[in-house]
Amino acid sequence: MSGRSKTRAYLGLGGNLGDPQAAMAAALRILDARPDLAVMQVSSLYRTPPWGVTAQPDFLNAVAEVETTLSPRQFLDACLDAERRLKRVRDERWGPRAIDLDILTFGDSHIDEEGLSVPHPRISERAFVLVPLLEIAPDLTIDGRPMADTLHALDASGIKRLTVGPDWWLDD
Ligand code: A4P
Ligand code: MG
Repeated sequence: MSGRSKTRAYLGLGGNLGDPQAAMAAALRILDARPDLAVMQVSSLYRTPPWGVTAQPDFLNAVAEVETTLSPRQFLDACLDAERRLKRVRDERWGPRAIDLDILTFGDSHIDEEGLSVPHPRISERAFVLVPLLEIAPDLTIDGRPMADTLHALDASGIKRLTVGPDWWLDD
């Protein structure tokens, strides 16, 4: 990576249709193959009860730490492009999906633009984000608030870590 300085960002991955593990793994490999982005750490995979629209299948969720020389908008475009390549069909808000990539944080940036809100506005309500995020970044704070404290206020009882190692997203 060269040019613009590197930023550490956290990416949330989820899906509950088809083979979400394969789609999430493919998304991480697509992103990691870029010269301007490197996947540094990936959490375990978690099976999580649906949040929002609850009458839908359980999700698989994970979080990845990346380093990138992209701007936040370019990173979003890279994520949307990866989703498109994995043929995601957009329909119901909070409804079933094969793959969903959410930029959770981007350095210390605060962005509130059309189509891009960072930190992701609903992190603090979502144990399915915070459990994998804290696995790889246990001391993470957002705006001075330890995310471990935020998670303590949430119900994480339905979230189950699957028995796959951190390399679940890599090719054999
Ligand atoms: N967008 C704005 N900010 C961001 C950001 N920080 N990262 C825009 C990514 N995208 C961002 O996204 C719509 C648009 O949001 C994008 O085109 C981008 O311009 P979307 O993913 O189609 O919208 P959505 O997913 O329907 O809505 P939302 O609020 O993003 O939902 P989430 O947060 O993606 O939640 N339950 C469990 N257990 N696990 C899940 O993973 N996911 C959802 C969807 C609901 N329930 C879930 C899970
Ligand atoms: Mg989303």
